[in-house]
Amino acid sequence: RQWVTEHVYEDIKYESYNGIAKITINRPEVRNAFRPKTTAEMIDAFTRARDDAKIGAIILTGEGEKAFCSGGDQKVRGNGGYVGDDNIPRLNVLDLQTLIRKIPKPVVAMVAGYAIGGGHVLHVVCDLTIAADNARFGQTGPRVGSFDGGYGAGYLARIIGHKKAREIWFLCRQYDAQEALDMGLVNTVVPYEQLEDETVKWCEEMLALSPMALRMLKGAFNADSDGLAGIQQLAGDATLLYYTSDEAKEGRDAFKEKRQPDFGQFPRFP
Ligand code: 2NE
Repeated sequence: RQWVTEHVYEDIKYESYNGIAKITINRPEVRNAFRPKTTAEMIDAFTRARDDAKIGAIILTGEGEKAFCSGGDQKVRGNGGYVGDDNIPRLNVLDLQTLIRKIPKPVVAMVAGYAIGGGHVLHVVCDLTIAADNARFGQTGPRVGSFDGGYGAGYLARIIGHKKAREIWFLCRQYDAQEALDMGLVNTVVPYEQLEDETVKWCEEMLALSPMALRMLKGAFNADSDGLAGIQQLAGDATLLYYTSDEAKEGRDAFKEKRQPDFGQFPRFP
């Protein structure tokens, strides 16, 4: 499989293959922990994948077999957030989480090794998770002086239930791939050697389906847990579809032609 480099970054890789984008956190020396630059680059790459009409599915992964992502880089954690060259403490991974939820294309976490802390939350917010048999999952917040009470806790509880989600956060244990599968935290587990093949296969199956149907379904699944922001996304999709209709175009054209619109020609569906 020949992945093509789409854009060159410092902390991540952004490649594509046959309609699939692959975004790889490339800091294996720190188990793919993210600093503000890593997160900013991921936001940029996800935005490019979102805007690219050729891309129908996005894979998020980590370089190497040891880790998907180990969360925020504790060595650059300052007073109020993670600090980069601009000296501003940031929690910009929260913006990345929201973006992954909003992007109207399926996002698949491809997890080998550790998905820990804020790295665990990143796979949680992806639409699907394909895990290698060496994957290990867990939260560490209460041990290292942090927590993610947003998607990291509330949405996790919606996926696996409150008892298990509270256990994960309150005890800070690690769970292997089979345990993650048993609790509905991942979609499937495969041998590490088959991880990318299996993930690409799932993406290719989705690429053969209606992009608009998948878009509407993602928006609908999210609307339940995203409140008014989720309804806004779904309503925006309705506006998008409405804009493609002759009825909406009549309103636009009438304005431009300085005449009264003739909406009587359009059906009122029951
Ligand atoms: C990930 C884990 C379990 C891996 O263990 P192991 O034994 O395989 O590797 P080791 O030796 O711990 O780590 C290898 C190197 O990576 C660095 C380590 O410090 C070490 O480098 P040296 O010290 O030898 O030079 N490394 C690993 N994780 C790092 C990290 N997150 N930041 C900086 N360097 C890291 C084990 O390493 C582990 O438990 N890591 C810490 C996981 C963690 O607590 N993450 C932060 C959670 S808080 C968070 O992510 C967050 C949030 O809660 C809310 C908002 C935003 C972020």
